[in-house]
Amino acid sequence: MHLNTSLPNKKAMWIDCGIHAREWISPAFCLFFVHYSLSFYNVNTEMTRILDNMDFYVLPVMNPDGYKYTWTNRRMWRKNRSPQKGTSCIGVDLNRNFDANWCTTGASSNPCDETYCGSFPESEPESQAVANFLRSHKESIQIYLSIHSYSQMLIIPYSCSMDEAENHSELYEMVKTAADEIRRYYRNTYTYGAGAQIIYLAPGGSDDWAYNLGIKYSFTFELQDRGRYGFLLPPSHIQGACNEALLAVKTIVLKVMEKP
Ligand code: 0X9
Ligand code: ZN
Repeated sequence: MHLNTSLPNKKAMWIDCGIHAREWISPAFCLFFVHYSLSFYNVNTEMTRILDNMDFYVLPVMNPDGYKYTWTNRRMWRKNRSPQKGTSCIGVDLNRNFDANWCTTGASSNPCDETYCGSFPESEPESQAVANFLRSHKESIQIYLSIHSYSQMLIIPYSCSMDEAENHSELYEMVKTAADEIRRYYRNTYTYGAGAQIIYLAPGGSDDWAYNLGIKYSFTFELQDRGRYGFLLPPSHIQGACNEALLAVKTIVLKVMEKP
C-alpha cells in the first residue's frame, strides 16, 4: 500500500511485515499502521506532520503462502513454501535470502533447516520482488523497517557481520530514544542495538541488505512479547503491542525528518 498526501517529491519510508509466517503480530501491525494513518491524518498533530513530510510504502505480508499455511496446517511454520530440488523439505527463510553476507555463519544451506538461505541470493519470488522494488525506489526511500516478533527489540545493522554501521551512533541514538519513549508511555522494556551484538549473527537479512543498498536508516523491530506467549501472542495484547511499535516508528520518523 502506498500512503501519500498531496505534496509531491517527498521522501518515503518502507515498512514490511510478515516475512516469517508464524509471527502473527507483524501483519497485524502493518494493518493497524495503515488504519491509524488513514484515521488520524488531520486529527493527530504528529501523524499529520509525519504524513505531510513522508510517504509510506507498506507491505502487509511479505510471505503470504507461509502465513496462510500457519492458519491452515502448522501454526509454527516460519519459512516460505517453495519446493526444493532433491528433497521433500519445503521453504526458504526469506530473512536469510537477501544478498548481505549471504549464507555465512548464522544461516543454513540445508533445505530442511528453519534458517535455510535458499539456493542463491534472491532465489525466492518474495525477496526478489521486495529487492527489486527497493532498488527502483532507492532515491526516495530514506527509511527501511521490517517488523518481526518476538522478544521486544529495536535492531540496527549489522546482523550479517560484527562490523559497526558507518552511522552506528546516529542509529543507536534513535533506537535508544524510541525504547525510552516506550518505557515512559507504556512501562515496557525494549532492548536495542546492532543485531549481531544483541541477538546473533544472522546474514542475508532484509535490513542489512537495504542498508548496504544505501537506505541508511534501516531497522528491524521484534514486537511483543518477551517469551511468555512468544509467537502465540493473545488477541488481548495486539492493541498494546501495536501502540508501542507505532510510538517507536513515530519517534524514528520525526528524528529522520530533522535531517537535511
Ligand atoms: O532471525 C531473524 O531473522 C530475526 N529474528 S526472528 O526471531 N523474528 O526470526 C532477526 C532479524 C535481525 N536482522 C537480521 N538478521 N538481518
Ligand atoms: Zn522473524
